[in-house]
Amino acid sequence: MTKQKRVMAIHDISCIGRCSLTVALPIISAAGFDCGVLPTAVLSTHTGGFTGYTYRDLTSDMQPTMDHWQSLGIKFDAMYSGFLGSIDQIDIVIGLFDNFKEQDCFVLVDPVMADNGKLYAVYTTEMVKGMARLCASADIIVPNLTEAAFLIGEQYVGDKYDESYIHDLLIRLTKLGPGQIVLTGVSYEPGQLGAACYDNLTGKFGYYALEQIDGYFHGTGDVFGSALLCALLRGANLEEATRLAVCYTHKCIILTLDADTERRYGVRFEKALPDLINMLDEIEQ
Ligand code: PXL
Repeated sequence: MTKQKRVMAIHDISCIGRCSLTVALPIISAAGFDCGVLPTAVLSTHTGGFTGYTYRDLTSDMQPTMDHWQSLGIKFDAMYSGFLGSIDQIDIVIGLFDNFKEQDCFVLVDPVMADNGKLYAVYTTEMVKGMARLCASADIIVPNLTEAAFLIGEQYVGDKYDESYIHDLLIRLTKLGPGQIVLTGVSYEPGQLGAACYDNLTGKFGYYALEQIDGYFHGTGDVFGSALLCALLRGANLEEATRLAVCYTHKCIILTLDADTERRYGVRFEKALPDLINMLDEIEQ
């Protein structure tokens, strides 16, 4: 009997506007994994493009939930965190990683907090320090260029950088603790956009980009992180997983453009799931 791998996805539930758990859960499940969830908050919509959203904080449920899992002896093959609402939540998630991390389990942290040079409305500089601590507990982190700059306390460079700046940034991010970094929103040539990666163990850098599609597409960080996680769980190396995540995210954006839907409702990741599954099936075990 083949064992089904189990993932723990720790994100909020934004009821409208596909992102966080409403993206991670279906993608990870469609890829064939048993996806458990630890919801951090319930919002009527996400915070990027809607006003007047409700916010139900679930911090006080998190520790008792984890204690129950521990009493049941539940184990995970991967743990994946995204948007977190407070320092307390960050500390609880660090505790979760400490308690549930075993030899064959990897921790993927998406330090969701900023984009385009700016922190998201609900994030403070205290939270930035907390995210850096959370990254120290991770095996792999997936920041965008803005988050990377905040994590290492540097000025955001916008699009004024070259490959050697990115390589230096990737190495500096490993100093926070994680051995593998995937930096999103990177471009080495005009008209192209993708991601760069670095594995501190092998010293190998990677980069994969596709044709850049102008505009901001909400939730693509969560689509990317979820696809990356699935590829790694299927046994892809970091470069292969980065390439697959870029391809899937790009496909989701193309389908969204075709449908001409309002951007704040997120991308049409559902329609591209068969492509994701085909790409995952091509990974050599
Ligand atoms: O996709 C990142 C994200 C997740 N959850 C909430 C958000 C955002 C980004 O804005 O607002 C609630």
